[in-house]
Amino acid sequence: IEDARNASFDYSALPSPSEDEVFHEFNDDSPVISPSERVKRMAITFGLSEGCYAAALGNALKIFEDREATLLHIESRPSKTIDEVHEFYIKCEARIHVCKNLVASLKEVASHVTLHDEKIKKDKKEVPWFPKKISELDKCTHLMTQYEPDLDSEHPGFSDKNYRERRKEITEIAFNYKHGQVIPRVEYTKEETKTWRVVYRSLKETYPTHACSQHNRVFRLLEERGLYSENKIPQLEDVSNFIKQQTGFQLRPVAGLLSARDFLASLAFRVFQCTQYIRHSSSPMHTPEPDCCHELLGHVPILADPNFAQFSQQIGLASLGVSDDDITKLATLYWFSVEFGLCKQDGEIKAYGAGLLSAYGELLYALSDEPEQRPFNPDTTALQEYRDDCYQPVYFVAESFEDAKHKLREYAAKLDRPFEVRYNPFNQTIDVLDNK
Ligand code: HBI
Ligand code: NLE
Ligand code: FE
Repeated sequence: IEDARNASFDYSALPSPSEDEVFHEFNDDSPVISPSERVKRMAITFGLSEGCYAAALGNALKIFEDREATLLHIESRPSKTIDEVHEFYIKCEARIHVCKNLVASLKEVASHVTLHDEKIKKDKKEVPWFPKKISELDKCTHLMTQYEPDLDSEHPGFSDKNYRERRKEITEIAFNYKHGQVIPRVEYTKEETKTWRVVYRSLKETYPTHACSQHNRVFRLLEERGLYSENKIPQLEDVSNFIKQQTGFQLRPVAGLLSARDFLASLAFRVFQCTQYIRHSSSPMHTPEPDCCHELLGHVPILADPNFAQFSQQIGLASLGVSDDDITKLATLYWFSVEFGLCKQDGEIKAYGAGLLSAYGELLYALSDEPEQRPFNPDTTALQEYRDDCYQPVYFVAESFEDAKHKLREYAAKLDRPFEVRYNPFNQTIDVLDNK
């Protein structure tokens, strides 16, 4: 019985509005369906004495049957509050003009009757699906279409048929990829390597003065290890193995811009989704969408820093199962930190955002006197509007990664979520703690 009392359904948690409230909407006259045909969905709890509830239940169900109500759901359990009473929870649909009478009749056979407002129940947010184990990232592959070279006439590759064909060839790898596989290598063409060289040279020259120390340290290391040079586009598999050794982050190939929810979810598992194709040769200094220059030169070096890796994973964990509205805010935070963040370092301001560290023009611009710079503060930064097709109008400056991490943790704790999540690194799963 104790088990039954703790049964899964928890209708007692629902607010019970007055009958007037529940029946209120019956008064409006819909011109489409005649009032006698309109149907109301109701959720009702009623109690019956345990002694003879088989017979009483028969009578109660007859009330529904006589009024031609359709039962959608029925559950029972011993009452939590009244001894020797069994409670029934029924969802049904009935024509509007019989609803009041149905409830009145139930009251004659039941020890108590409670109406639950279905609308209130519907307002109770359903938790969106999210991956609980790392292999489920195979399901987090929803692409956004805004910068497809096939679809966007503004795209630098729009009128270049060869470029579009080549993109298709490379993104095929991402479409077929499953977690745990080795990332297939791409044999880059001479022209692609030339684009890489142009981007690489101009940025490498600028990093010593403009990039944060963490980025500079790892960039040097990548060159020393022979993984990075201007003559060859690094392979995702090799680079993934490198950062795995540093912070446990790994790369997986992605075909383009992912939905923010999917993209952030992968960060929770320390997985970074990387594009493998390269930008069009006509715009080496800036592209609105991610490409391998952006991933390899912007993101990768800093993902090898332990504090930054933790910061990234925290945004990911914070995103699991939250509302669309909160996803938008977290995506905005990601945008103004991981993509376009600045930070203080030895009395100077440096860039750590990947969107800056992969775009020569904007990197110079962000650290010039021109744009506005404001302190990174999740509550306000999360509300800042932004565009992804031009330079940012404002950049946010973190005191340090350590500080940004603290602030983000406080922000995440305030998110509206009926559970907590914890990452289990031993089996790469998310533990969901229903203890809130
Ligand atoms: N998808 N492949 C890819 N790379 C990104 O950097 C990326 C994305 N999708 C969404 C996204 N970034 C932004 O919305 C972040 O703010 C989450
Ligand atoms: N604007 C960046 C670049 O040109 O490298 C890419 C930004 C991707 C979000
Ligand atoms: Fe990025």
